[in-house]
Amino acid sequence: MPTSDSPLPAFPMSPHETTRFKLRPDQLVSRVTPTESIYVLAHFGVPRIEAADWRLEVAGLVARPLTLTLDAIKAFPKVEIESFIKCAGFPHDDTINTRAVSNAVWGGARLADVLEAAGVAPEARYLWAFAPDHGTYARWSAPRYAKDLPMDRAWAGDVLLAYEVNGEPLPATHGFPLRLFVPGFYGTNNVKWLCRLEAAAERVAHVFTTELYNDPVGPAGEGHTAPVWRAAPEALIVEPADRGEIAAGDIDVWGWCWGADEIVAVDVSIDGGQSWRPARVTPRRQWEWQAFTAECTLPAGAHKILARARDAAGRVQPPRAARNAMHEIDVTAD
Ligand SMILES: Nc1nc2c(c(=O)[nH]1)N[C@H]1C(S)=C(S)[C@@H](COP(=O)(O)O)O[C@H]1N2
Ligand SMILES: [Mo]
Repeated sequence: MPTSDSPLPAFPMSPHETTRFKLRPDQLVSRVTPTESIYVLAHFGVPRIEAADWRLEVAGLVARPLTLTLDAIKAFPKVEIESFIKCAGFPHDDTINTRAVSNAVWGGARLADVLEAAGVAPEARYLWAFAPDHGTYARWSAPRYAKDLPMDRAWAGDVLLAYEVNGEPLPATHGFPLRLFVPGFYGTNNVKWLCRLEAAAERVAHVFTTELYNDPVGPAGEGHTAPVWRAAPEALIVEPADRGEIAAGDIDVWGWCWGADEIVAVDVSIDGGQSWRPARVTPRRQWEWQAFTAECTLPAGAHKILARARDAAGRVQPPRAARNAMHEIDVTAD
């Protein structure tokens, strides 16, 4: 499998270690997550980049290789898209749901406009994306961050070269000066501190493309895997809070739901999954998470509350052992 050997510029990293931050589900009360509350995941740490020292290179199977300054990218028409972003969880373990998720307004140039300007060749099937962060994550080390995405997704008008979030320049932790934003794809694909795009006929070999972040699919034992690209359907309970004590009686169980395909139904259970009732679900306009609400009556005692989402393609959340395993909370009513 091919790799890109082109060097990337070096930037100082601070911190230079795996960096994570996330709110608890019951803290995610606003539809648009304030920028300082957006979850952070940086495998190797955070590169500190000055815009003046930075360029985006567009290379590979293109008629016109480009080197773009931030101002050159800002000269393309600006698009804003409200979208969820959900961390897939652990690169090597598809049985854990880490529930790191946010919803924000991402602003930037259309990736398709830049691909058009570069004249991407028809034989290009993947778009490689590279960033200069490097170092160690768990038991893996790499000299850079890399992802790839299928060219047909890259050409859609809703994939962004984002330089803003919630109307402000990206903070360093979220990818300043530029990140790829692929709505509907898991967080890992949204390459922060983007420095180089390369159009190619094959996937790029990297610990985070072809080694990790590939999940088993299809019949067990046949060894098929699929890249962690499209986000599976999911619902997150905001209220009531896990391990909370609440008054017995009528309550609204509510939260957020999202997926690569629109969520068409959410069911809520207050008896640990024995019985389910349908929640009301708001429709999706762009890629933002959708709200669900179910009116429930809680008798006094201990309750296990669950929510399960179903998307427009008919996929339903599994109860456990999945990147999108159902959210389950325990409350005591008195
Ligand atoms: N260059 C680079 N981009 C990256 C990462 C990274 O470690 N390096 N982490 C990815 C992962 S796993 C996730 S979930 C999202 C998190 O984006 P956020 O920190 O802005 O929420 O960024 C993705 N982009
Ligand atoms: Mo992630």
